Amino acid sequence: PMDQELLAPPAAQEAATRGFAADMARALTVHPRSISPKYFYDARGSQLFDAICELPEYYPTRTELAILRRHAPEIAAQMGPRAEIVEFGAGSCVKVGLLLDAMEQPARYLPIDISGEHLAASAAELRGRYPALDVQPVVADYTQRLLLPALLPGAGRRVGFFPGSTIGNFTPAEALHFLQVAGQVLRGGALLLGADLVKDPAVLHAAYNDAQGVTAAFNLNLLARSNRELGTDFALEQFAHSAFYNAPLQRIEMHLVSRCRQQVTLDGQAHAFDEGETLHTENSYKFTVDGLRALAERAGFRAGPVWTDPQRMFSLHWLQA
Ligand code: AVI
Repeated sequence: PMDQELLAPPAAQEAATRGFAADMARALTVHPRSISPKYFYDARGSQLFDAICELPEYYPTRTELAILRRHAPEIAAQMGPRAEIVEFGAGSCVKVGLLLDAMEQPARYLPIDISGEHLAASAAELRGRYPALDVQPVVADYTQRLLLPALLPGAGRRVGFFPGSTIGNFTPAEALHFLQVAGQVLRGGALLLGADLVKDPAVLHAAYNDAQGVTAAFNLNLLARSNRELGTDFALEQFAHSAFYNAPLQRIEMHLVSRCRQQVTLDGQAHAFDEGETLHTENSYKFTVDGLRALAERAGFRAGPVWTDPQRMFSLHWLQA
């Protein structure tokens, strides 16, 4: 996982493109077709995701921010003095900023992200805002295994931060595995985990079918990215965005639905799509508070306080490692 750091940027880029090519080839070959949602996040996809977070229908970001704002003092009290924050994924600096502002002498901030570029940008922003803070970016794929620097001498707890309900984009097996790996690197500390909650399906549906079509553009960008990077010939206007709540599985599913019979070529190989056939691009699992706590305990955590908003839309969990 640390290889990317050692490779020159063009070589790292090539390796990433090869991984995308292999996964797209597999996605086009298997039935039903599906691909990992991690491929949404090229530069354009990350921009579109930032736009999603501002949409009136997309409640998770603003609700989690409100919970963080309201309960930052209690959360900081759980952390204790001189804690260090390990953030899984270098998100926007706003959320971690709320924590840092409430903490008593934060010792260090370790953002972990697979994209060195994204990391460098958010590290620079945080160093600007907190000149006294030790910021140490780690380029790694935190869904694999993880090596972190040793705790600083005199530091307090190591606290993991995984906001945004990104855990919901993992399969249940991946979520359990992630929590086990996180538990190992946080042993003796804790994990602060954001999880979106099960709710009225109409509210969920609207959040992934916004009126402005930003989520549709985000979904379709996967095909545009594939055309740009892999030379496929997806006809974007021949695929429709589809997102719906699968209640028995407690998840939003996103698909790209073929509007007609057509074929797509990758590396000289043609792949046929029937009308209505889909490429499954994302799951976004929703949790109950008790379900999430049970999952965390299965991974070896001790579930602690939970903070939610008054409408119980979103939850923030303190999980002792
Ligand atoms: C990043 N992740 C938690 C988002 C979600 O809600 O599952 C990604 C997203 N997909 C469509 N809209 C937002």
